[in-house]
Amino acid sequence: MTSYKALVKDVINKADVLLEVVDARFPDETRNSEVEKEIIRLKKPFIIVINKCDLVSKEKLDKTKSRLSRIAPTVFISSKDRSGTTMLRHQILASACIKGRDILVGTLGYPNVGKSSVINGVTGRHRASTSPVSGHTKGVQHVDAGSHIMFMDTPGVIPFDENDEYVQGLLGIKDSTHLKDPVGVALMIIDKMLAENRTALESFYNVTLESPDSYSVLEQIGRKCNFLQKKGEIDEMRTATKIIGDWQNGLLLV
Ligand SMILES: Nc1nc2c(ncn2[C@@H]2O[C@H](COP(=O)(O)OP(=O)(O)O)[C@@H](O)[C@H]2O)c(=O)[nH]1
Ligand SMILES: [Mg+2]
Repeated sequence: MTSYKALVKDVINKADVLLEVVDARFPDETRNSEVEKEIIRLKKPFIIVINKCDLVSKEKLDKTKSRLSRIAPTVFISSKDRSGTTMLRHQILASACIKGRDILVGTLGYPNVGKSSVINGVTGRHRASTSPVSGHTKGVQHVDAGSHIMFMDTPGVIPFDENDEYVQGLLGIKDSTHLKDPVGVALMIIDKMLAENRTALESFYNVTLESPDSYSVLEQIGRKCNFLQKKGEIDEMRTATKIIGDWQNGLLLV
């Protein structure tokens, strides 16, 4: 198996312009400094593509945009709602500045951020295969988007620290059945929701939160869902599994 570093370098080398696809819910965590450094070293233009915009509030998007657009042109996309794709097509043409031949666009990013979905959004057809199961795209795939734009779709080649199960849970790279500590991941989701969109958390589970402590919140949600064990204690595993599922299925907005 070629190492991910070799694959990333090769794509950066060949591309006229790079897309760094990030998840709108974690714009900072899903940027990769090593990839950005290599792009800058080779003096290639790049565009930060913030995907899954349908999962965050307008306020959060505005803040993200003002921060990231200082680093590179930034485009917001919701592949799900098919918004932002025309803008991205224009930005690719503007950044690449190439006439008379196809523009080769390298698409990089962590697993599951929506690289293949973004490509399909721009081509307007289901050309790059997508999947909720990460690692679905194998090898580099070329996808012709018309008007002289040729995408290179890559598998989720940037691995996280193997130990970072929590990030893998948050990004939907692993579902709750593959996580060693679902309760820990659920508590992280709760913490993120409490910090960024407490109201959405309350209204989704139809609870009025009494405590700022994430474990108490998990208990409250478990009680509301009636996930109880024999002695009347909260079934924390079942509650955590539900919260992770709701988060990974895009039902909780931040
Ligand atoms: N809510 C939402 N989900 C998305 C969006 N884009 C992709 N997804 C979902 O994220 C998962 C991973 O998408 P995929 O394109 O295969 O990601 P890749 O691994 O980076 O190529 C799939 O379940 C998609 O349906 C989006 O804009 N909004
Ligand atoms: Mg893919």
